[in-house]
Amino acid sequence: SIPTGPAGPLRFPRDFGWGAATSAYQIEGAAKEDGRGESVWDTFSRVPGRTRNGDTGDVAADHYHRYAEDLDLMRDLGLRSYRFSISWPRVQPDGTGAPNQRGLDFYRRLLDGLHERGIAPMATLFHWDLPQALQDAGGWESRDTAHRFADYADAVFTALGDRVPVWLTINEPKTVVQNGYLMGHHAPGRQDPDAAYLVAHHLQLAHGLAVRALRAGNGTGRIGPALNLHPCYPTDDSPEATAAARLYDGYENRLYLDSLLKGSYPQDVLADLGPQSRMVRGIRDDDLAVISSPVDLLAVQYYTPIYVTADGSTEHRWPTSEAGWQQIYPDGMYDILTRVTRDYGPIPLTVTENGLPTPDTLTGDDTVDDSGRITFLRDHLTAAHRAISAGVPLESFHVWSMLDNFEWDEGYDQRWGLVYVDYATQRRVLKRSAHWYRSVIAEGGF
Ligand code: GBH
Repeated sequence: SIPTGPAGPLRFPRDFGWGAATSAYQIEGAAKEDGRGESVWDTFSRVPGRTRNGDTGDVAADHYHRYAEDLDLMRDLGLRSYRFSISWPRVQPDGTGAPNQRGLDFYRRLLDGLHERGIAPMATLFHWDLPQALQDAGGWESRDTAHRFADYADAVFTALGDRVPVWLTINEPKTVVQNGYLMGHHAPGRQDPDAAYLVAHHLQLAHGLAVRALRAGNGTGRIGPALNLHPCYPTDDSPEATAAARLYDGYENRLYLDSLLKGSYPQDVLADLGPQSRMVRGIRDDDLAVISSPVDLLAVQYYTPIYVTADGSTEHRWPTSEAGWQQIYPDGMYDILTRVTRDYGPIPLTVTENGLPTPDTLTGDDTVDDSGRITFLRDHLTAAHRAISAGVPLESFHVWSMLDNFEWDEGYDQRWGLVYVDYATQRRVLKRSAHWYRSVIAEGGF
C-alpha cells in the first residue's frame, strides 16, 4: 500500500461526484399522505419492543414537506450528487397495478429541484420499504415478489426515466437477508435461515429483472446494484481461521458479487447451505443469467470490517462507534475497493454509503461539534483516494447521511447526518462536519 502522510494535500479527480445519501422511510415521514400505502416498516415499527423508544417513520425528518429546504442545504454544501430512494408504497400502495400519480409527483418535484440546483440524482428503487400487501402475499420468500418489483421498476422508469441518470436497484440485499430473516431485528422480523437465503436469491432475481426492464423499456440512464461489503479478515494465520474467514466472506460478499458479476453463486456457500436448502432448490435454469444481466456500475457501501476466528465466530479489533457493530477501520475502504476491482474487473464504482453515528448535541450558539465525523470521513476518503491512485475506477462518494434520520430498529437515538435535525421543531442545523465537507468539495480534497 502507498503511504500517505498526514501532510496532504489530497486532490480528487476534478469531476468527482461528491455526494450524500438518504432513504425514503428514514427521512420522508408523511406516512399517510397522497395515497401512500403501508410498508413492512410501518407494521414492524408498531410492534412493541421492535424499535428503540417505539419510534416509527411516521414523521421522521418530515422531508416530504421540507424537501425544498433540504435541497437548498444540499446546494449550500455544494453537493454534486444526491442519492435518495423511491418509496414503493407511494408509487404502488398495494405493490401492484396502476401507479399512484400523487406519489410519483413528489419524486418529480424532488428531481426538478435537484436539476435546478445542478445536483445529479441517484435513485434507489428499493430501500427496504416493501408494500405490506406484498408481504402478506409471501414477501421476498415468494418468487412472485421479484416480478412485482420489476413491474414497479418499469412504472418508475416510465414516469421518471427522463430525469434520472443513475438507478440503483436494491439497497443491501444482505441486510434484508441477515437482519430481516436471520436475526429478525429488521422487518419482517423473522429468524429462519432456510427462508433467509431463498430471500437472498429472490432479491438477486428482482435486481436482474429490473435491469432487464430498464434495457427493454423507455428508461434511460445507468443502473447497478447497491451492496454493503465487509472485508473479512482471519484473526490469525492458521489454516482454520483462514478457511473460516473465507467462508464468512462467501456469505458476506461473494454470494452477491459472484452472482451479479460472474453469473454463478459461490460453490463453498452453496455446499454449506446444502442441496436441500430452500435457496438451492429455488434456483431455476435461467436465473443466474437474469441476475448477471450486465450492469453499468456497482455501488459499494462500507462501514466496518469483520474479524473471523478459527471456530467461525467474530471478534472486534478496533474501536467501535456509537453503533456497537461498527469498528472504525479506514483501511477496510481501500481493501474492499481494490478487491472488487481485482476480482471482478474494472467496473465503474461509486461509494453510496459511508459514515458513523456520533453523540451530537445542539449547543446554545447553534453549533454541533461532531469532530469524530470529520476524522472518520477524512480517514475513509483518504483510503478511497489511495484506491483511486491504485487504479480503482471510483466515480463518487456519498456520505451516509445527508440528514439525521430514523435509524431503523435504533430509532432516532443514533444521529448519522451531516445536518442535525431538531425533531421537536424539525429545524435543520449544519454540523461542523457539514461545514468541513463543503470546503472539501470546494477544494476538491483536503
Ligand atoms: C446501512 O446499513 C443502510 O443502508 C442505511 O439505511 C442505514 O441507515 C445505515 O447503513 C446506517 O446503519 O445489530 O449487529 O445485527 C448498514 C448495514 C446492517 C449495519 C445491519 C447494521 C446491524 C448489525 N447495517 N447491521 S447487528
